[in-house]
Amino acid sequence: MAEVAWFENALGNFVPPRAAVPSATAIDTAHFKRHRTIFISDTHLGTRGCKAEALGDFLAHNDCATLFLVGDIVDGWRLKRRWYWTAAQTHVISEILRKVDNGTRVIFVPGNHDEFAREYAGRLFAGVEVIQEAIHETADGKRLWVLHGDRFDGVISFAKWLAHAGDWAYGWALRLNDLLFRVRKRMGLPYWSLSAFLKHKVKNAVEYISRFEEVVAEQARLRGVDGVVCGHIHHAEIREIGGIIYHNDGDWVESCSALVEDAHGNMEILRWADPSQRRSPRSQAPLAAPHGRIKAQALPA
Ligand SMILES: [Mn+2]
Repeated sequence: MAEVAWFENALGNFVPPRAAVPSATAIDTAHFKRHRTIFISDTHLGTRGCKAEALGDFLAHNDCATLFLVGDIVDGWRLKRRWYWTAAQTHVISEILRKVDNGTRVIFVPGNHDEFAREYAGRLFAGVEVIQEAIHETADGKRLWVLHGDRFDGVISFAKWLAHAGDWAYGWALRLNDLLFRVRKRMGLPYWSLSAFLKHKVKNAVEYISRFEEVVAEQARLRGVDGVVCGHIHHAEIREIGGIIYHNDGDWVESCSALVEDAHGNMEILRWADPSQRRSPRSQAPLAAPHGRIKAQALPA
């Protein structure tokens, strides 16, 4: 796989959507919401953990000009071992394709669980653009670096001394991490995820999350962007770190969260209630959980 510089993949100017085609699917318009951009990641389609019913419901009730799929959308590792696919997961795919048909620009930035798709960067599949990493420009002109975030796994364990060693050391650590990934792949070993490893080995997950956030923000700062959007650690967040706006869109395994941008460039984390949990009378309430920032608890599988 050829190394592609992040800026070569940078998106051009924002492309307005084509005129929307009326949807064939009946949608509860009272709860329908339009955003400028939606970011989702870590849906892990193909696994039992995927909250496909909630995700399909979210996609049916939220529209956007641009949809970013920020990696670990289809879980290629699990599918290799055992096929797990449901009608709800098929519904997720058809909702994404319906958005493509209605003029939404859909951009897929692969993650480590769907790294097979990285080989196809620059190509178009069923109207979905595959891209290694992207730059998204918000309505208020901020440049956001969009990537899954797994490439920082190997860096985080060194992060403490790297913080003292300086910028060049981060670059070398990243290259080492990429090399380790290629060597393991050649040997037929699965991608080694520090995050998954730490989930089992380290009690202090909070420290791991904050290290990840700091490393990603530092890399964003070195690239001269205003902010970053990533996934991977299954921990939704919006916060400023050293002048960089760090966004994480969470996951659809536990927290059912998405990151959305409105017409003015305001970013917000939405948490979507699982429709299967809405059977009680209390669930007559709005389909969406209250909007606002959330704290997801889970680390990635
Ligand atoms: Mn991941």
